[in-house]
Amino acid sequence: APANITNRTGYHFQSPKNWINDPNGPMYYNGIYHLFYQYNPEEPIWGNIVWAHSYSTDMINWKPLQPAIYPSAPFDINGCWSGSATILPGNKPVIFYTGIDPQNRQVQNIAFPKNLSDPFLREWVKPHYNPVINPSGDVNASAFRDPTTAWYGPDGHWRTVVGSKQGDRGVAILYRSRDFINWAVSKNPLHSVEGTGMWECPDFFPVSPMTTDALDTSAFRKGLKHVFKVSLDITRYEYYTIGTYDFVNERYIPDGLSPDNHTGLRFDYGNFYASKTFYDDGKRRRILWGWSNESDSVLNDWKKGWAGIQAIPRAVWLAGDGRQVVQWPVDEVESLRHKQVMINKKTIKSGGVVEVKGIETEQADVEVVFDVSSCLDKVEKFDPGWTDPQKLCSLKGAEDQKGAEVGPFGLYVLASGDGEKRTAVFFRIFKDVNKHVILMCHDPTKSSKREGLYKPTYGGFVDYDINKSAGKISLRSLIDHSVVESFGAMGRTCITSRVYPDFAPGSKAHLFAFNNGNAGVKILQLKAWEMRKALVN
Ligand code: DQQ
Repeated sequence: APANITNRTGYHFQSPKNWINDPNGPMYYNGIYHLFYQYNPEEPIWGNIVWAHSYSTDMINWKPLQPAIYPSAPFDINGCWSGSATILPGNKPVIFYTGIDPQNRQVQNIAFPKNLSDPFLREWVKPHYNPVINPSGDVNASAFRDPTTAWYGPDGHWRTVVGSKQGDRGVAILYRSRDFINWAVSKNPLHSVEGTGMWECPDFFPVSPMTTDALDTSAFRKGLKHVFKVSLDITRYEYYTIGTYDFVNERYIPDGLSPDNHTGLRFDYGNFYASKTFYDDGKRRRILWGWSNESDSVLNDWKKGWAGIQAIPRAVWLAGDGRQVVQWPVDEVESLRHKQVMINKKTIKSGGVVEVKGIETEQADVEVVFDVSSCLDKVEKFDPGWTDPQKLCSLKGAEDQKGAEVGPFGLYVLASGDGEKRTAVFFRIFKDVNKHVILMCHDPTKSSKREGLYKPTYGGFVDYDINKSAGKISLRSLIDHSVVESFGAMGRTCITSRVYPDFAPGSKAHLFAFNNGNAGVKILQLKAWEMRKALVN
């Protein structure tokens, strides 16, 4: 098939072939990063799930190892589902994962490296006393999975939460253990929210309101905040809140700055699911990994022979205002930056485009700062009924000029030379009673003419005071054949999309800055780099 039919990524984590989903048990151990992931060794569709395993020294270039965990005992004979890694005292890693037993019940198991002196931790041993946690009492055995990295309390107990549901109520069931083997259920869940359905892949970690320095998952002291995230099976999106961990009452209490349900904050407003963080002791940062599924047709997944990638790992920390987290691709991805071009102080007039020339852009990294200071006084009015940014992005689109004053402006990525085919990454600015409202969107509706593609428009609001920054707002997009990951306002709002451009054979991807609003918008500076291929498995 011509290269543009496979759209295989060049520097995103993926498997040589077949299906991948959730990132599992990411960890940094003795100078090496480990990434495990849900993998079907046989087909490019979900099934036969094992934990595939790769290692890296920079989280960008990866070498594959043999699967670490695969069905072998009654407690996981029907599948080895998602889980996490914890580093125990004495520098001993342990994996916590969900096994599917002969009755198709979900149970929680542990596994240890067979040989701690193997730098790659290739073989893992599952003790015979597994499962260590059973779905007991009124726990729904088919909704009981994805144990988190455990944290150690000042009372000498380890704790973990397992995602579940009780009726329609999403629940994070809390367990406690002194020895990591015998686990007792806590009287109350760590957290639960009515009407949110099954909580997959919960994640719970401390953040500091004082610094951007990351904290180990077990960090515990006065004044810290915690982030609690779940992947909602009913919407297939993830939501998080920032709150307080009330250790005495064994509860997480969200701050209430944003709704604690399927309308709340998201790490990513696009195709990004089953994410998991870990503390990187090497560079003292917290890293977020998320899975980005294909939105190609299943038939085409079979033709390509592969499905699923992991997004570029992101450093994550609490924003200075404490209202949200901020994410930024790990610095190591910049080692792939190669040829660079730059555009300075160029105004894009209404309806205009500026092409970024001189580099190949199907594998690129672009950073741009727009300046809209000259038109902030004439923006269109915000309707307070517009509560759903994704809907607003579809409603308004990248083309809409009716009433559009400041924006839509942004980038056309993976575009054909005539700009007809493109994925639009853009902002649009509105005026609410006493503040500006910034909308950020991905519009892939014109990304490809191929049939059977799922091309949802994605959107999020950007909680960013554009007046404080004198009318400037930044945008970064990582472009890689069939994926676009965008970071608005230095990582305050992130959107990931999968797109499948179908250029004519031999023609290349183009990159443009565009402006479809009435007001002229200035590119203060745009830098774009061609990206080298990473060594990925
Ligand atoms: N994927 C795993 C489950 C998890 C789901 C199975 C989330 O453990 O709940 O492959 O994508």
